[in-house]
Amino acid sequence: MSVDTGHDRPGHAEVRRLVVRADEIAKAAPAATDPARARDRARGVLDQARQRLDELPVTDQQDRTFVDTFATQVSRRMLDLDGADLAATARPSAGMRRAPTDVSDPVRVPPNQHLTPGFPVLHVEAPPTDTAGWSVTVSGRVHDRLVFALDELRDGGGLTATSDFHCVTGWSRLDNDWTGLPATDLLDRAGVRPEGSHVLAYGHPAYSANMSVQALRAPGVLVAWAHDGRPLDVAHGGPVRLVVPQRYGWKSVKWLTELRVVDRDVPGYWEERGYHMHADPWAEQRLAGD
Ligand SMILES: Nc1nc2c(c(=O)[nH]1)N[C@H]1C(S)=C(S)[C@@H](COP(=O)(O)O)O[C@H]1N2
Ligand SMILES: [Mo]
Repeated sequence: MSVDTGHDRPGHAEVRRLVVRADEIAKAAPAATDPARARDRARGVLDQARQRLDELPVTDQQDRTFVDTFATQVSRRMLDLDGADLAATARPSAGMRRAPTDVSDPVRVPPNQHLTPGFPVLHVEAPPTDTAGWSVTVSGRVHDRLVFALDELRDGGGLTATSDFHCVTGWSRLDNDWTGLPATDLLDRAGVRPEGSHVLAYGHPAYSANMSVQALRAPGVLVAWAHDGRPLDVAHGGPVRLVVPQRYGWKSVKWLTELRVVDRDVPGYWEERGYHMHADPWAEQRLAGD
């Protein structure tokens, strides 16, 4: 990052200083006695930078550009720190098949992703404690609002599709066998109205992610209840989750409750917090503006 102190406005230098400080701590973290704690300290410094950014007066385009640029810089560093934490815990859990990590084919791995043999668990808030009576609703701009009980979804056995999973924090797990119902089938059963262009997928407890109807109709996009031949762990989104292999993992909504068809692109949970609306891992669409 360029440190252009010549034209600095009040407060800008402070933000720059905090970001540089966070970088210094993060860079030293791997060699620290307690790397995770060092990364926490770096997060603390980035939080301060965020707070300063929120307080900065925005009077013209130059201010706006500064705030936007540094907000993105801070988010990106937070992502890197989260990725580093997860890399340390990305071992296969008991009974889980090791995913391949020695793939030399660069076409398999999006830029700046590393392969993990395990399946890190990642979510905000807590998993549901009671999943009895779970259902998935298809609603919004559809001809028939439908509520699918879990047994109705699983009726017929669904299909199994193999796909790779790419988390925006930097890990990828290859060759996941997901079993479920193609999301496109659910949309067809409800009947998408002509104006229905996008979908908000909702998950427990107040999570959501947006995508186009077209993205949800892509091959391999499943409403899935099994992974690698076993019922989906609650940690990984059981009893039922969305799987969207063509997007970063945050679009693969766990504990799926609803697919809501809407008539424009509405940001979901992470998209409201600065993540990319589209989230194509091959184009590295991690944060807004990428
Ligand atoms: N309901 C819900 N779904 C979610 C999330 C969440 O916080 N809540 N996190 C997302 C993110 S960021 C990722 S990378 C994947 C992680 O799935 P995993 O825990 O099975 O690895 O779930 C996605 N789905
Ligand atoms: Mo993620």
